[in-house]
Amino acid sequence: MKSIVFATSNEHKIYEVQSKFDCDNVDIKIIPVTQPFEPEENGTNFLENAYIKAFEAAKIMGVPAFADDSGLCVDALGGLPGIHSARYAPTRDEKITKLLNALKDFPQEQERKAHFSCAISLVTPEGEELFSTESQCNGYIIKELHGTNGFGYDPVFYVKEYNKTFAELDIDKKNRISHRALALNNFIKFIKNNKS
Ligand code: ITT
Repeated sequence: MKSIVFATSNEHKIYEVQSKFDCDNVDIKIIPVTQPFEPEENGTNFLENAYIKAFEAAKIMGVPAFADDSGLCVDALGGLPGIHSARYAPTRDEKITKLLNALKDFPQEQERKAHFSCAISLVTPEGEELFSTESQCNGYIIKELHGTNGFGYDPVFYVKEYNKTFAELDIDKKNRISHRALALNNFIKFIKNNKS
């Protein structure tokens, strides 16, 4: 089985991406970065940050690496937390509390529209970007937490397709419609067309 370096410290992302590869018959095992890995994510958008992480990991590992930079963009908050989603507050619970407080003056469903974005970048140790893509998944932010699956903002991100939050979906369902799944569909096409 082939392998590919995934530039992330987020175990939930590793689980979702490996599940997606397995489910789509992509015969590739994900390898984490094997050394301390804290790239400075100082890009101005998801694609730039994905490139920064992937390049850093590729330099450390000496082979091409891919990264996922993702986040939640809420219309009523001008797109925040956006690229700051991971740093919006210290813990998962504090992030969600801060988000719900920020939306307290926006009670109606149509005022609480949001989307998740996911950018994927595959970069060589020399810094050449071999592939990049970005995808979104639309939903809205509900007022209470529902579900225990997934991670991050999943318990308050509600999707119409299933009338459920991401945290109420099992991995197979999230991996059909999520921002990460849609970006991975593009990445998987690239991998299948460039088998060597
Ligand atoms: P790496 O940079 O090491 O990959 P990270 O968690 O810091 O891990 P990001 O910088 O891309 O990743 O930040 C993404 C944040 O956006 C993540 O920590 C969550 O808070 C949120 N997020 C992204 N995708 C999500 C998803 O599918 N469900 C819930 N929250 C998500």
